[in-house]
Amino acid sequence: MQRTIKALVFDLDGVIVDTAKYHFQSWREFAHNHGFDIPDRLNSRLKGLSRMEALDEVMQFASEDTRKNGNLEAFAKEKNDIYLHHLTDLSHDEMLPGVERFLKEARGLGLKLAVGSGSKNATSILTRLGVTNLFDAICDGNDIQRSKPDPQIFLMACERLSIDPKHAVVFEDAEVGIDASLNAGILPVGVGDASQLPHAAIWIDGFAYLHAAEFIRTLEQIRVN
Ligand code: B16
Ligand code: MG
Repeated sequence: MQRTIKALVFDLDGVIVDTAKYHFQSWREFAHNHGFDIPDRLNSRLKGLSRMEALDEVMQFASEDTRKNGNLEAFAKEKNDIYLHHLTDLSHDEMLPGVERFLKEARGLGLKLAVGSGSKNATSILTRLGVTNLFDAICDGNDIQRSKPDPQIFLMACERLSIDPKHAVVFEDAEVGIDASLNAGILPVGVGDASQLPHAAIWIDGFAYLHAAEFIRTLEQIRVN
């Protein structure tokens, strides 16, 4: 049976804008402030996690003393302050290549568009990029109790769009986000390397060479299980 696609839901960090690198840099600077380092391999593992979950992963590399005596809320705030500092000069230029054109093409086709991001900074980032108006709904880390891979954020996006999840597609750069999409019953498109996102239904390198009408036709051919 062929599917009909009526809505696209986009993750933010690493899909719309190149902020994933700033998250990792900020965690590393936070670690250095407390006398430890984090390995490069942690980068992909932190993607899509909530701030507190990511802190938990980072703290595995801290000294026992820091782990026992640190204040987790204060640590999370410290990392976020570093992250916000990295975002000071964030501009429209840091949107991933082709994504804005792709969004406009999709709107032109009559598709509904939403953001489903675990970040509590998502709304302010979108405002600064000047692209808030392209979306019919924005769901972020402030709206949810359970982070990806729980489906809550993507189900909420579909609800706000009044679209059945079976008519939606999620674009994600994190494996937990791909799993959240599957858990919501939504077709997941992996943005990035297939080996890092093995559960996605299909993969794209980015939006630079992707045209909405053609890609939607491709997605509609993917068999409904
Ligand atoms: P914040 P996404 C996620 O955003 C990031 O991938 C993840 O690395 C980050 O820990 C999380 O947001 C929380 O971000 O500290 O800004 O609330 O990829 O779901 O758009
Ligand atoms: Mg992401």
